[in-house]
Amino acid sequence: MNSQIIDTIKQYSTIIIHRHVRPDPDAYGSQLGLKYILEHNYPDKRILAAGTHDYTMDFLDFPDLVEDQDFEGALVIVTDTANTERVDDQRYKTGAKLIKIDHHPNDDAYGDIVSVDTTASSASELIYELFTYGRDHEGWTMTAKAARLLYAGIIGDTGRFLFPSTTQKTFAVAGELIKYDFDRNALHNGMYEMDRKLLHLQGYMYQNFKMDENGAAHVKITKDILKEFDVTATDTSLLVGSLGNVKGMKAWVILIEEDTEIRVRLRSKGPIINTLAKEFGGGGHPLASGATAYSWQEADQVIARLAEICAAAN
Ligand SMILES: [Mn+2]
Repeated sequence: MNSQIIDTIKQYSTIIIHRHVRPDPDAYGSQLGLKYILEHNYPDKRILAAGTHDYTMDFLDFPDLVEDQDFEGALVIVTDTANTERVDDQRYKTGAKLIKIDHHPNDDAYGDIVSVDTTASSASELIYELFTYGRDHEGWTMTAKAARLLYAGIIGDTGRFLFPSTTQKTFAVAGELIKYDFDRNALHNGMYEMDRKLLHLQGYMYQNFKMDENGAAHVKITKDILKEFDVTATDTSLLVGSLGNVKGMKAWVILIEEDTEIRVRLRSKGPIINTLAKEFGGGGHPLASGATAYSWQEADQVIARLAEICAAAN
């Protein structure tokens, strides 16, 4: 698969790399890590990173401005994105050829070449594997800038190596990446330092979550609460994991009210919850997924279904 991807890359002079909306470090890491690897090893090619910048990624990097005409005859690569609706910048369809590189379940196998490995900790780990193939067969070399991005993606998607998706290979890849010269401490601070108002909201979540006897929990964050804490719905993504620290917790849902919808963020320490996300038009990983509800009644149905799932798992 990696040989097919590299053969294809060699055929195109413009390559545009996309990732998913609501980006996280692995989205940026895999997208921009790949961009810098390709730029470095094919200086004659034009490599562009598409998608809208999100300020939560300011510490990490920035995408490029991509014009409509850039897509003409271009190779498009989408990383870390399970389904087409979540591709940031829907012009991804307008390129000449499409490659998907991802580690989420391959329910939507879009693209002319589909490289999906659900055993990988992150898309960034897959980009590193692509790199090792390029290194061994094409003489590719890595840069510190690319290594920093891939490392950030791995750290982000494994929760600093805590999640079960972390394998021996993940540690080995991280071990290779830290050989390059980048400021790990500054990167970690960028990833994990939080605004005090966000920490105040985290305090609110710890004070107000409800958990049943089977370890199913939820907390509702209404628009009024967001206003009170001066936090946006997007900001709350950084707090989703925090309830996992609660003893006895099996799975939890955080419901964040926006203007026309309620964002549903599901996390689990065991019971499979992406099936639940799918019931409500969403998706994601077995233990970390998301969906959208359009009323508090619908949100309450998610809470009830989560309780059922945790009861069945007990
Ligand atoms: Mn990912």
